[in-house]
Amino acid sequence: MAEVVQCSVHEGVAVVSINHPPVNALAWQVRDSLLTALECAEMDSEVRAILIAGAGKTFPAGADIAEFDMPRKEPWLPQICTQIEMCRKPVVAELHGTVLGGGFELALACHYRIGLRSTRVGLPEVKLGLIPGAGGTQRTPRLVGAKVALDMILSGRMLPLDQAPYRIFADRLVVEPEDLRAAALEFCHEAVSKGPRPSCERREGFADPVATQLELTKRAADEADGPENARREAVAAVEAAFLLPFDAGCAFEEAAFADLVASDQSKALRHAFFAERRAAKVAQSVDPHPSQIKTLAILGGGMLASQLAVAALNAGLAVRWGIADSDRRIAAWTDVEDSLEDAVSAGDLTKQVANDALKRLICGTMPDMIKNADFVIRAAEGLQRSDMAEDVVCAIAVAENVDQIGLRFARPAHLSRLVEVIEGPRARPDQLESAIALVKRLGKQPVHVRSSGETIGGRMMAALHRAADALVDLGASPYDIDDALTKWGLELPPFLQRDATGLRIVGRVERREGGMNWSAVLAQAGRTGRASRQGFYSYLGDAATPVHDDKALTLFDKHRADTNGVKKTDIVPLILGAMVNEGARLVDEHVAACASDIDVVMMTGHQFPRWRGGPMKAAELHGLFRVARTMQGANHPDKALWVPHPRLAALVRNGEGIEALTN
Ligand code: T1G
Repeated sequence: MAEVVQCSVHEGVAVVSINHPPVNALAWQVRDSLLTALECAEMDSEVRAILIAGAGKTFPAGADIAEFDMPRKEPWLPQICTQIEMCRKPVVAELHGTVLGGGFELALACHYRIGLRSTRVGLPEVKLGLIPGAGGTQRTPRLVGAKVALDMILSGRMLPLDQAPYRIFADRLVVEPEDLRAAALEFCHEAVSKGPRPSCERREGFADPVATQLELTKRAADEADGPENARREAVAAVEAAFLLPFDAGCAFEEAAFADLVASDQSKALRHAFFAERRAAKVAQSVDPHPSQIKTLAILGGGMLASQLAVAALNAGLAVRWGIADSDRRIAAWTDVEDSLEDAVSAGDLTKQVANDALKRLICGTMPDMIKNADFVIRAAEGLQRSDMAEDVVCAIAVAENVDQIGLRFARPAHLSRLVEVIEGPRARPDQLESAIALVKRLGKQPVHVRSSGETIGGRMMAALHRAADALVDLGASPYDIDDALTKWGLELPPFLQRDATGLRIVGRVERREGGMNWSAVLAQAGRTGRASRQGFYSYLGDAATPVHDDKALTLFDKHRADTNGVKKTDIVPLILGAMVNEGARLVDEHVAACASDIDVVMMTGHQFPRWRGGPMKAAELHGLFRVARTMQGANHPDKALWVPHPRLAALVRNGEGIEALTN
């Protein structure tokens, strides 16, 4: 394997190049070799300046996230940053690509930075339930002040190095990639006369008085107050940058980082990071490769087709929209125009981007629109197969009989991230790969489902609702169930969700094994949901505020046998247990490839809190043995809910985590 850090000396400049594809993550072997290279360069009398660079597509994009689940191995990144900052010779960072997290902190520890104009920088640790752990919360405020530092750390966004206020992070920018190394070497020679410039001693960020900075951190603390611990810790660490000496601030940061990296929230978010990438993998040989898909033909004139057209235009594709009815074509064009205008009004798009997108849209007859398209999607029920070329994939509005490939978009299709890629019984492997590639090209999250129409999300949400109704059978109040799940982090708990959908519809489609279909019971009693101001809840005032309703509780008591009730503390484990059971069934039936795919579906398409990692990971973090014990205490006729599935029972028996639940 090539050296992960290569060092060569050019006219007195030691070029230390990190070569650890694909993103030069600062894994232990990189850190160890980097420290050795830096120590050697500092002692080498031939060397007057040091240049740190990244080979391939980017300067290091951060620490190696996978390492956080393993015992910590020295040298740790803060040590390397200190070695750089205290180096007696000037150290310059040569930036390109996506300089993120620990990579950005490594660059900040360097005395100078020269970058490609297209470079993006950022501190995305909060997305992993962490804070910058290598001096980022202390050096960044010193360079740009509290406001910008807090925005970077709390948003986790990637930011353009060539635009204010981020421009301050680079002492010089270079336009063309081929000029970067020469410019960096030249800059190094200039730096020899300037000497080292440790950022920990810099105070530009303190242009405003400390009191003003602290006022900003207090305001940020109020905004950061929520379920995610990392956000609170990040504000405290930035505050420390203004109140404590540099080393004490770094010690505060390191202690907070150590707590967060061991937290369930961070474990869940790190699980989400890898789970999404695992679900979205396509073979490099896939044809067409995502990068080759430039023109998409969409057939059908319905709402789904319209949302798909907007999603494709937003992803930068040209769209050839085939609609049979000529009147519908005109209306459809207006739908897209209105949708783009809404995005401009909401500040999601600039007017220019929206206009450019519209220029990439053509509407016409289906046969014409299929010509010259890289990919064709059938986005309407009922179109005859004779209209289509053989290898057309279908974007389906509802789970329907899929014999080749069906794309099930979480709704609305132009805004949601999730697309379940349904592999029907007659699908070819290349069609599946191409469909996943298309979904990635649309900037959405694909998850592979093997079925003739059902979806992972549909089955998991049905399990959640079946369990919720079964808990009411056992004596629990719907209000306690919704309350427990809301406190746990679910944005829209089951009974509020059903009131919003309408209980007549829900009552008709739900199936209950040996328990009550409570939606149907309420609908029959004239309580049909939020629209009628009465459902599981009553809805008061113009805002239709949901309130508990004793009349509904009386209805439940009328229809259920005496029960010994359900402990409130058992509600979440029992809901999770029923969902993990269904997840085990989905994997065992080969509908889902693995447990982490199920979590991706629930996080990206069904509003499960990302900092819980999805129902499967959440159950593991709660403790699968603990969940199984709680399940055994629930005696309900619907055995599929709480009798542990054999695959789940095996995980518990073997003391395994959900990563063992895979095909
Ligand atoms: N660690 C380990 N693997 C990583 C990784 C990382 N930081 N970043 C990417 N990968 C893997 C990824 O799993 C995938 O693997 C492959 O690289 C390509 O990724 C101490 C604590 C850089 C914008 O959060 O945002 O530093 O699936 O598909 O679309 O304070 O990767 O091929 O096997 O996403 O071109 C902070 C996370 C870490 C950056 C490139 N850094 N990465 O996007 O490729 S914590 C991050 C990204 C930290 C310090 C703290 C993106 C990207 P595989 P990809 P991409």
